[in-house]
Amino acid sequence: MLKYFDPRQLAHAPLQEMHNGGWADHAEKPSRAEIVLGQLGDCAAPKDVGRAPLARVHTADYLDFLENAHDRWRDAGRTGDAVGYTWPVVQRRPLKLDRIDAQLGRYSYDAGTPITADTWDAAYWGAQTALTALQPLLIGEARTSFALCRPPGHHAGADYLGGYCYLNNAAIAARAATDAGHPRVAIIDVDYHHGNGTQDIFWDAGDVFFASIHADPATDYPFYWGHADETGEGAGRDTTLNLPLPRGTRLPAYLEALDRVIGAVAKFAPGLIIVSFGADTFEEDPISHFKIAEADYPIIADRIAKLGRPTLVVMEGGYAVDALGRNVEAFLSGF
Ligand code: OKP
Ligand code: ZN
Repeated sequence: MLKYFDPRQLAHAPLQEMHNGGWADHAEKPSRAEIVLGQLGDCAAPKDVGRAPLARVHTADYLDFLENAHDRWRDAGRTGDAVGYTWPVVQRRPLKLDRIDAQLGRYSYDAGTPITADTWDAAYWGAQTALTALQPLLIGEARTSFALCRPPGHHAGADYLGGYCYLNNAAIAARAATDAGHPRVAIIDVDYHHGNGTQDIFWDAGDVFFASIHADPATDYPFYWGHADETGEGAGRDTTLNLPLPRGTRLPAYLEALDRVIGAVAKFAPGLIIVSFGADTFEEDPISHFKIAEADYPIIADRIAKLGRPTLVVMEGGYAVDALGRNVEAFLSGF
């Protein structure tokens, strides 16, 4: 399996996140990538293909905001990480406000996703990592490829950050694949949390199928997305599939849902598959509540592999750091 990583992703190290009413150590640590690297061995470096493929998914004003937010935070006299504290109420009218605090609210939806001095660079090289990992699949030189992306991406929308995510690596790769001539691409999101950003980005797109198995948003983050009745609109009608599962879910129930996803994806007949892989379904994950074991990951991956399409695996979550390297290797071994 081809593997890609860029060490500039390690510089992003947010200190704290708002958790149950107080500030807690941030769960999305640089050591997550280091432990995976230690397990997988050498990964190839990405090329730099610039900002254009990012701008196919994210709005220009959001990219400008993300690139400059921390400088503007410092210009406002602040130290440490930039985090918003006020958000526009749903359906509040759009206002062009320049104040950094107003913009932090405008371009985010939670208080768990601080912007550090190194966030833009780390997220940028994460996106380049996904784009470079996609390339051999596009030219038929490989069947599977792994992008060790960090910070993760699937909660980031066209014009918002959240859920530890800033640039949507899987979505950027999916759009690059359709731009390269694939008429249909499927994203299978098997992170514990619903990939709300990816869903929003392709909500009304008919050429990218988004299927997700995740913790029921009635009980789990991100609450406002990922319910089973969300199926897409317009040209994207019925190209979104959400299968929420209860806390405590183990492999047998998980595989039932996965078989439904696989049936729907096979029917969509994509030329290429992108897997948003989070190892936070793991039984010992500190912030999640499924009961998937290390030995289950090859079984899950094998079913996806049996779809028989070129497949890009993009790293999303997974917070049991000590076990993360083994869990990623177990998943990849299923291909
Ligand atoms: C990112 B990914 C308060 C709870 C906020 C955010 C979870 C983001 C998960 N600390 N939790 O999907 O693994
Ligand atoms: Zn997650």
